[in-house]
Amino acid sequence: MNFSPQVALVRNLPNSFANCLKQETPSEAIDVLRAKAQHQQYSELLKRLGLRVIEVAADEALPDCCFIEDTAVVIGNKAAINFLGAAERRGEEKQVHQKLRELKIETHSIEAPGTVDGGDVLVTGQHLIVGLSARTNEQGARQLGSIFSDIPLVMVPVKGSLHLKSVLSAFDRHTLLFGQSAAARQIFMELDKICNLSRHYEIIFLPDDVAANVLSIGVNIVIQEGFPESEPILQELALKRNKKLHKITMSELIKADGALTCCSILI
Ligand code: CIR
Repeated sequence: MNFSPQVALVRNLPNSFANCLKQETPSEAIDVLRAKAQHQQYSELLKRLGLRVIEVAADEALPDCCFIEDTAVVIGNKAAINFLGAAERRGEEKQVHQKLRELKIETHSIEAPGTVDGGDVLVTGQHLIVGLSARTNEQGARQLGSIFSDIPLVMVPVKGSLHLKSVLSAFDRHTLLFGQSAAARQIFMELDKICNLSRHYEIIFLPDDVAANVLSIGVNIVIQEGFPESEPILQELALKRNKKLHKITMSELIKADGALTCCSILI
């Protein structure tokens, strides 16, 4: 992850968003208009935080296309263009690839049978942590490891959550946030075994998995509104680290298993 990004790629929601992939049918149907408004507020917040926001046009044939994070992993001036794990989502990467080329980013493609979703990739500054999930496989992770060979690759099984970052993220270079579900705890234990995680980072556990996915942009941390048990912990951490918290509501995107990081590629 780039902790001081200059540019954010975002992709607008199509009208077909209600047909996106979902782990479970939400108890209340997705309100596409509200989802669009929440996504718009997300883009506006990124602009206010000083990022140049580049919008990729929505594609009606790709209901999940707003979850742009999954399509590419960008570190510095290099990008991996992903071969997405869900067949329904393949093709989303094309427009993103084009935009990255225009930005003069060096691109490398993940090739089948390797699959990678960006939501399974956490770049901490010290490690390239790749979750092996229903979407990302070992071949994909190893290809990613050779594209970014200067960062130590750590692979970890992800069970019981869609993506690695559905339950964790980096607050800053030295601090990782984890949810407290069984899936999150299992990932923590595996990572701690593999790379001595708690020696490298301060680990903060939050009661809500969704709240453990934050956007870290320089001195700013963007968090999800509506998680009253997790929020005070994040507030205290922000105070300790001299960070400024910004709350945003993404309830309609959560219904589609989206988190905060999934709606942008930070460069
Ligand atoms: C999917 O199932 O692929 C989408 N509905 C959600 C993807 C969320 N992506 C992410 O958190 N990186």
